[in-house]
Amino acid sequence: MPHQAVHTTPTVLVTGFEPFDQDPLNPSWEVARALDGWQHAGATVRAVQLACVFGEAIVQLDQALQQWRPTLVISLGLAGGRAELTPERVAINVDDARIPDNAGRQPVDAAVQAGGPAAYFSTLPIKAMVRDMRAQGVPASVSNTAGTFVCNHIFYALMHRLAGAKVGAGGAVRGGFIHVPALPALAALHPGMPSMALETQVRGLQVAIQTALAVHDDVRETGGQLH
Ligand code: PCA
Repeated sequence: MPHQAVHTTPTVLVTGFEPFDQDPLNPSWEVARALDGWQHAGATVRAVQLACVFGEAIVQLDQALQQWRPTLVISLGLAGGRAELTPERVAINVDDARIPDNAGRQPVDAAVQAGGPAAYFSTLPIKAMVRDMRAQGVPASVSNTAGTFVCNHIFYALMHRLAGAKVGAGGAVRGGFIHVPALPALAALHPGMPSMALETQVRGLQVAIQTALAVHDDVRETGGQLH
């Protein structure tokens, strides 16, 4: 038999973005890299950084999916202005950039995936994740929009790939997107911007990963939404 690389333990792929819009850091990458190597319930987290560039980020995501063959994928991005960790409910098939990306691209009303469905729902248990993060003292809410910039772009591309079962076995791989708040050091550059300490964000993500690994059918309850 030909030799094959065998990952002995399941992998949770966590992606974060490089800084954008002239910021010196991106909390989503700081959180992802703090989680790299963290193990829970026999699964190991691998962190991968994505460029904040339309198209290129998808190429990098594809490479990471190929390399790690994860059983669970959580992409992270910064939502400056939000004060909580916000699992996103839905990715839409729209690129509509308010500002240029890091390569100067600024698509307007373009499809992420030509001919793709209008939207995909996250396959993460978003409400159970919010419930559990709150129970552990981490502010969290479900968000109903990931925007139309590079975060929604990668979220849509991820869900399109997972739905097409191009990854893993027969659509068994679950995934989604969580927006994170600014870090205090970043908020200090943007007076008035809410922030959350790195330690709290990392703890929240650990809880979210734990819940995602344990809960396959989301809870149905009210009160989880972002106000
Ligand atoms: N946040 C941006 C793109 C990269 C990031 O971290 C967004 O919300 O689209």
